[in-house]
Amino acid sequence: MRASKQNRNKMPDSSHLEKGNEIHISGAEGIGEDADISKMGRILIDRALSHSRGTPDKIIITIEKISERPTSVLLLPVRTFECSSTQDAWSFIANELSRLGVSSRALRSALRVLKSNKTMRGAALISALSGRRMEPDRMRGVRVSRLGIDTESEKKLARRLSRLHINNLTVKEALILASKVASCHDIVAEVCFSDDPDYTTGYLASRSLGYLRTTNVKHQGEMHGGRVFFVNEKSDTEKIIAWLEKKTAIAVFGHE
Ligand code: WAQ
Ligand code: MG
Repeated sequence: MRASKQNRNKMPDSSHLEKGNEIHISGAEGIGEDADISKMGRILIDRALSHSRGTPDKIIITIEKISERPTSVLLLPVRTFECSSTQDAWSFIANELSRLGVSSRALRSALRVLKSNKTMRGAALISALSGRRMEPDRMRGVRVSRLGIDTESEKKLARRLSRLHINNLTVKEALILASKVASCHDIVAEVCFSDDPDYTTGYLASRSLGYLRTTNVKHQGEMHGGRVFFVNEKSDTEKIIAWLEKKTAIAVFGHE
């Protein structure tokens, strides 16, 4: 599902493009059984209509049959790092990223995306070394899709998250998405700031760090947010995008 509204304050550089005039409100994706299609559709419409970013004037729902066998991806372990200010949060994130080999150019490029009020619908692909944007459509970004969790793992996850008092849809969906993203070997790390004005916890994720929630990445009421995936310099961007957008992934717990 994706929901958007037209920008009434036209931007001079993009007013001739209807697409450039759209403000992203919300989006969501999932995998379900045939019998649940109507129910899932209703839930998505309700979500689109009751979002803290505003009321959409367009909601698009795409439903596709999945025929391929899903690939299992490991759920990342969850931790929370408490930060006392937005400056604190960014220096923590930047420090962890540089230890993973993300250059300061790439960090600057990421911050531009995460702090932009022109929120993208998808994620930016940023070269971890040069900081160059790699995705073909820089306004839309890359939308991670076709992802879910198996029933047993979902129950176990609910128990784990309940113990941490974070058993909610926002965390669950973000964790599943981050687990699919981290399973891609050419992606070094991900950073996410929610674009919801009332959600100030973001996260940093990678195979080695796990899913590292970071509090106070932005102030209450701020509308910016986004996602960035740092990719290896010489990776095949088309292949990465095909995995993220088109391949079916089901998150599972590994042997522990
Ligand atoms: N694929 C790629 N990018 C996406 C997707 C997707 N499926 N969904 C959202 N984005 C991008 C898009 O640019 C949004 O503006 C941005 O991410 C933020 O999306 O554990 O709510 O749905 O407590 O607002 C983090 C949870 C919440 C932290 C993330 O993101 C925690 C969240 P939102
Ligand atoms: Mg949002």
